[in-house]
Amino acid sequence: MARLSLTHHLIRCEREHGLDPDLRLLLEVVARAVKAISHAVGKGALGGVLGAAGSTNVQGEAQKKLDVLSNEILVEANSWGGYLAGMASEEMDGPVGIPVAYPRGKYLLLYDPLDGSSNIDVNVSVGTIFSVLKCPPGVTEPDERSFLQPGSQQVCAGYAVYGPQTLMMLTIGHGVFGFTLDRDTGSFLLTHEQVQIPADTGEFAINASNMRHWEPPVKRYVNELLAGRTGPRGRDFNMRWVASMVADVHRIMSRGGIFMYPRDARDPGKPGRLRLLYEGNPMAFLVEQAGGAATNGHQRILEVLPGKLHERVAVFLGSKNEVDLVTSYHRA
Ligand code: AFP
Repeated sequence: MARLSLTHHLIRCEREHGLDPDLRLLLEVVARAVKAISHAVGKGALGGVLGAAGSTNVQGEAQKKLDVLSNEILVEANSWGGYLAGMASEEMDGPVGIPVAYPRGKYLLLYDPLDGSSNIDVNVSVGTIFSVLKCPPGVTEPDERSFLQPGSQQVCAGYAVYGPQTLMMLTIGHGVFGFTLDRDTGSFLLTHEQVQIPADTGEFAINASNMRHWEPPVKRYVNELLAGRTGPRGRDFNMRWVASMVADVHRIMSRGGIFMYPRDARDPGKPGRLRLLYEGNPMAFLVEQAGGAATNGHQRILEVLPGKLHERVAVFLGSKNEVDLVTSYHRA
């Protein structure tokens, strides 16, 4: 039986879940932009897109050429469709308005255009992460404050992973669905329905080189995992760390696991490395929709009230029983 295309699935969502046609258009445009990014990423050195761009972003990080290109692709693709009131990107200091030539819509799009940039030049999977909020009523020129909504307000979230396959995972609040790019036809075809993350796991993901900087609850939890069957958990665990959040999260969506990027003592002023609005929130929405859990160690990520656009957050997400356990250690 032929697989459903992304378009057919979204039309089905319109009929069964009342998906707003403007949101369907947004998702189709983002999917087309993802194809363009996938094409550029796939060219690598042959496309002259590897290496540094020679600029830095608002995070003070050196930008890769593909960071800049991916951002440009998403800004251009989403400017003219009439469904957005504004956009915000990891790669841009403040919100980007809609050009006066085009009508405004009711949604706000937030994204990390190319997550995992440090992996681009070594041919390791990278990705795009995006989140959709409603623009506050009556706001036609959204400023930063319009974007500062808790993740529970998201109407849609997704990511694309540029790996052996180019694959998009999406949620509009009725479960998580995955679409694999058919390079022969250029269509995204439905390959994952109602994704479910196992509640238990034997696999954890953390950058263990930072262990000496972690807070005690994280040290306790990870040391118990490392103790294996001779320790309090009574079983061995495996570790993975891709250093592309999208790749690590996609593995967890596919077979379970726990992903952790805790705050650490290197910079006590920073609550973590990952950004709340366009990394933590969309991934938390997807993970919870797949039956997993996502906290900052103390509360659901989706309940965190943002104070600024590029705010960072500690992240513990994935298999519910493990996230609940490490979160409980923060209360001990
Ligand atoms: P880059 O986009 O700068 O490579 O950062 C990727 C990321 O935000 C996230 O995707 C990874 O999980 C995390 O950083 C890796 O951080 P470390 O390099 O400290 O392990």
